[in-house]
Amino acid sequence: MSKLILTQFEIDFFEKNGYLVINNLINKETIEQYKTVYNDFISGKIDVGANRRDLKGEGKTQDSKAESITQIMVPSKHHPELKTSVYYTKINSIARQLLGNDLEIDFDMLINKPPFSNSITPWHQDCAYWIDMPDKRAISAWMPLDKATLDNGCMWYVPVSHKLAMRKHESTAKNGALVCDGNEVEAKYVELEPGSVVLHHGATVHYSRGNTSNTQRRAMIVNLRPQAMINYERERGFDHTGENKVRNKG
Ligand SMILES: O=C(O)CCC(=O)C(=O)O
Repeated sequence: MSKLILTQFEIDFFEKNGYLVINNLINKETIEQYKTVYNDFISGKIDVGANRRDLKGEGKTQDSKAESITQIMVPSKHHPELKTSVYYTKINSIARQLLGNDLEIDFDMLINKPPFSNSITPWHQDCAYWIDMPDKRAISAWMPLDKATLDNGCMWYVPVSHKLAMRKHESTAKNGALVCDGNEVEAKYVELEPGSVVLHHGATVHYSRGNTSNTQRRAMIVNLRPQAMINYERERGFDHTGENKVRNKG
């Protein structure tokens, strides 16, 4: 597997804007293999118990037809081969080039927006969901298995927001989602081919529209932070499974 070396332009772009696109990171054949595993999660063939949630609804659900935004937490716990797969290893190397050699994978998740589910992911900063940590370095990698477009819910980012004061978040009813101010005028959208990746800093304000198309919008997400901060979380009982943390988004 070839190691991807970032250019100085890419490193500077991420540092300045709080997000970065890397095109064609994972090849088509591997994407097809990921789709098979992903579909086994969505169909319930791989049972994840309480690690499956509808982010729009009221928690755990077994009925994929009723879900608006399906979230599977820590899929690599249920299918360990993912941990050593090419997406995870490449992302770990890229994250280290962006934020330091001590970055390790903290947790992973799958977020699927089914056809016509039309539920937005509200504006938020990931760090609003996490315990306060002395070292704030954190990266999330988001890779679609389907072409991500405006119509099916591609990601939107507010450039430079990771460098400003954290926005005030409020908890919406029922599902515990945290929401901050944000709008499309201040943001940039990122349409992606399957196998291309967008990375964002843990403090970057982001959101996605609902899926109004007739296809799924399957995304694989890997979150990384310094190993010392992963230890810090675990010592305090947080492992992002949703069972032992305040919020369930990740
Ligand atoms: O997949 C989505 O629509 C939202 C993902 C997200 O908010 C995240 O990865 O932090």
